[in-house]
Amino acid sequence: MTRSKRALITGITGQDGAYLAELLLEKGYEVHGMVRRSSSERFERIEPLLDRIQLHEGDLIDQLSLVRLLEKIKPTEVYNLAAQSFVPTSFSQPLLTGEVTALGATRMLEAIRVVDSQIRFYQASSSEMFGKVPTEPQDESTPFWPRSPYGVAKVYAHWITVNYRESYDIYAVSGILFNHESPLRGTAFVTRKITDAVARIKHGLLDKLRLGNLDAERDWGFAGDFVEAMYLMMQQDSPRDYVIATGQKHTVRQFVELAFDRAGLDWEDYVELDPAFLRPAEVNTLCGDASKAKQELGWKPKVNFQQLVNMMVDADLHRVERMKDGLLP
Ligand code: NAP
Ligand code: G4F
Repeated sequence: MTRSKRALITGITGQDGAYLAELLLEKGYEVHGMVRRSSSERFERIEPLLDRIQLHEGDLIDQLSLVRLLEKIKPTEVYNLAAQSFVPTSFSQPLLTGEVTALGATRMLEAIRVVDSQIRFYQASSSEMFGKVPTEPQDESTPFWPRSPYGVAKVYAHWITVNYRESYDIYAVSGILFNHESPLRGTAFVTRKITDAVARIKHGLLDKLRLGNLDAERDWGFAGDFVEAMYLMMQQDSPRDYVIATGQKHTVRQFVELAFDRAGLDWEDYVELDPAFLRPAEVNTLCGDASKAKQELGWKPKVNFQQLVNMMVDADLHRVERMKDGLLP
């Protein structure tokens, strides 16, 4: 008899959490999400799903809250997406980043080991672990050289996932995901910062967009495509780690050009360089090789770079227009 599928998603209020919850509901899962206590609710991204998912209070910093959640929900799969995920904040709050992003994964793995070691575990690893890259493109055999406290914390979480798989025979996998974006991306990250600004400028609500390193290169994909890879990694006969990427890299400047162009604006009239957005150590370039995922999982991205930029600009133009018309707060 097959067990009915019950997923617990940490970080369900984030960009990936929202897309993954929607995908797992479509696949027939009972979906549970862990949310941390806040003085105001931050459920905008999962608003359309609220009547089909169950939310529970918990925090990656609090070990017992995780144990209790697993005992209560009895999930068959745990997707650990929660993290302090913003690189600049990891420089100003390195200890918090280590507690949540690194040790948080260990706490969840410990909870699984204690409560039910049959629970499958997905860890949200990151291309930031590659950092100062020795070769291009990066794949599963490329050595890590993280360049931020966030990257270092993700390397720890990655290896503790491998270690629990090898030590305790837990089905624990790590998806090394390159940058993935969407209209649900947080507005501090560069892509959404740009598309949000383009929309505000177009509607006369903003004059200038201040950015840091325009020469940085990233392999940007669509979050909706990338959460499918997470799901696929959890359905295999044996647990393995995979790089998930589009294989195409672009500069921040290229993203800027295309985004302003989509709204009929010339970026050079609006963009200013601001050293405040430069980092103590930069990851200059990232570009992934997802051949293993293609061969073993049958995964490949559906949305290309131009389509991603268009999707994000169009969504922000629509949102800001509704905001201006008083239809949105
Ligand atoms: P995100 O939008 O920043 O979401 C992060 C989530 O973590 C939010 O739900 C946040 O809750 C939650 N969280 C933060 N601290 C927590 C804590 N102490 N306890 C419980 N929950 C906590 O991130 P994302 O873009 O969806 O990314 C999902 C995961 O993939 C993250 O681990 C990220 O580091 C990793 N990743 C992302 C990318 C990418 O390009 N997006 C690439 C590689 C890896 P609040 O809503 O309460 O803040
Ligand atoms: O959009 P970003 O802040 O993303 P970053 O640092 O690549 O990290 C994201 O992707 C990782 C995967 O590789 C995730 F693990 C992580 O959680 C996060 O989702 O910055 C992208 C690039 C950087 O090189 C940055 O220096 O854009 C450059 N940039 C230039 N001006 C800027 C800005 N970044 C931000 N956030 N703001 C700027 O004004």
